[in-house]
Amino acid sequence: MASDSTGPVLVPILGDQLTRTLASLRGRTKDDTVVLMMEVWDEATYVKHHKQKIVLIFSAMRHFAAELEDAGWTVDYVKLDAEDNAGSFTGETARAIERHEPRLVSVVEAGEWRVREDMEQWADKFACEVEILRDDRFICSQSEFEDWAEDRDSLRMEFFYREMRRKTGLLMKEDGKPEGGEWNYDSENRKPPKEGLSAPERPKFEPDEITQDCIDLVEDRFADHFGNLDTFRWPVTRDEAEKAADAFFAERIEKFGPFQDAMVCGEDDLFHSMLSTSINLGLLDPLELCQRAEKAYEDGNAPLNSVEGFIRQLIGWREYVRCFYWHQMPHLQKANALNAQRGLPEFYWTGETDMACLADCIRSTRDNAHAHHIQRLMVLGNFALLAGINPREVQDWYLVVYADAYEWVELPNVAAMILYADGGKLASKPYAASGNYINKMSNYCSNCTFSPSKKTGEGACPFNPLYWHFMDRHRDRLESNHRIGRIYSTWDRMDDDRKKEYLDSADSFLATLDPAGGGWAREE
Ligand code: FAD
Ligand code: DLZ
Ligand code: SF4
Repeated sequence: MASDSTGPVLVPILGDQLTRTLASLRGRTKDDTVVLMMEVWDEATYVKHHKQKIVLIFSAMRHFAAELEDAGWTVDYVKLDAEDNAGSFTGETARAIERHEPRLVSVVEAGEWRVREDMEQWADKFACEVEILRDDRFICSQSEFEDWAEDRDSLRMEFFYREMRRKTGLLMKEDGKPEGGEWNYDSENRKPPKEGLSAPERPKFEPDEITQDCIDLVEDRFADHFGNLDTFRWPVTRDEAEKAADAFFAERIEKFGPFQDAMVCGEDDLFHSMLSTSINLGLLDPLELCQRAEKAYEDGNAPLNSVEGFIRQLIGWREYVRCFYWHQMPHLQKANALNAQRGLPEFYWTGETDMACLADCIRSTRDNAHAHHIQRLMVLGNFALLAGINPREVQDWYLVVYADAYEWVELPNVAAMILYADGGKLASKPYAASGNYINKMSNYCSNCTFSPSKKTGEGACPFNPLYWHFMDRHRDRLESNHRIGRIYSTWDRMDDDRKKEYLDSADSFLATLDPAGGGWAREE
């Protein structure tokens, strides 16, 4: 709606838009702009986020606002406990419009469907002009993705990734061929952990006064949310995030590739970058990180499989899942191709299970609001897939518990990658695995009451019978899949008694699962 106001431009900046070069700030003058930042109840509670996630976002927002003010911007910062806080982005923007009488509200599109839907109503609701700008902090725009996806039967990440390599020129030779002759060195990134594998400790950032205020606020207002706060050590400013990145490039990138899929009990970070929280908040630029990784390779400081692996995660997976999310929404949220209906087991919250792999991943999740990729995929995710847990509960669990979780990145990973709920648009087959995989890639099994080599009955690793139970119950859908179909010849070679032992063993185990009960996941 047009307005006669000669007031300033109001620039709302959301909690995951903490980037100094954000499209809505570029080209604005400081004396003609009011930046609006809002801590709002709706965002803090649409799911009951891990306590560390709320502290991280509030503290990073408060630090970012202070930096903008130091640089001469006018910032209207609304704290959660501010009097009359309306509790929502729309309500707080409306109140700010009354205070500042802007001629224009200029905002960067929200990363999540839920918020973008609300934002699209602003032009009708507010008595001033509203512009919603594209978030150009991503390498691939949605329209580029839609062009790429059009007429394609398969939306595999690998082909998208090659386009992104060409677009950025990362690890590309002048003749248009990939560095080293291959696009993807994933096969060199599956080294099992050697005895005693450990990595240099990542930098930990002690809470300063601002963070401590946020910790006190969260302990007070969100006491019933999941997670441990004593261990909060995330970077909350761009400076701290850069220190974390420096340490990764100096000390861990060399082994990032080979041990990307390794898991070691109590070694929560291994050689992972631990940068996702900072990247997703907007404190670090993923393209700059990829360029640093490429330089590490060119300078002989990191091998190609590590550097290519890191770059693939960022310009491949991260870009791809974001576009996939917008391509598949809103139905991705409700997808349940395998008709999984079981409630999430209570132990996903308590960590109280005899399965050593799950217990360690849940402990790390509770203490750090983080678990690394292969733990999320092949332990926590694999269990949810095999046990047939309802996608809505699994989605909300992942959205709650990880400090880097926003729906645009969480949902494709959960619904499509781990649960195959989209029926195979993202993944060519379900990532289903028995205890053998976890035994090979970790040291968990040596401290477990179950045995990965025991297939059925008492003491057998539950992943073993659950694997066959899953394959058997989804035979109709999976048998024709060329990547998985041959599994059924192994199943068919077993005699009926053996098959029954597997299925009975899985059923007995599933009967012991104690569902967490309702109330914490969102309504369908
Ligand atoms: P590294 O191993 O160092 O990887 C480097 C970077 O690559 C990460 O920081 C991240 O930005 C990017 N990346 C890696 N894998 C993926 C991926 N599959 N999708 C998108 N980006 C990726 N990542 C999130 O940022 N938020 C989430 O909510 C999230 N949910 C996930 C849920 C499941 C079920 C799975 C399997 C993965 C999920 N991931 C998510 C991806 C990945 O697990 C995390 O990005 C990673 O563990 C973060 O730790 P890191 O920074 O040390 O990553
Ligand atoms: C996740 C989150 C939380 C917990 N709280 C806030 C908040 O109070 N204010 C804010 O601006 N952003 C918050 N966020 C991040 C938002 O959920 C995120 O920016 C949008 O949902 C992206 O669409
Ligand atoms: Fe996990 Fe099975 Fe190994 Fe135990 S035996 S740690 S349940 S894979």
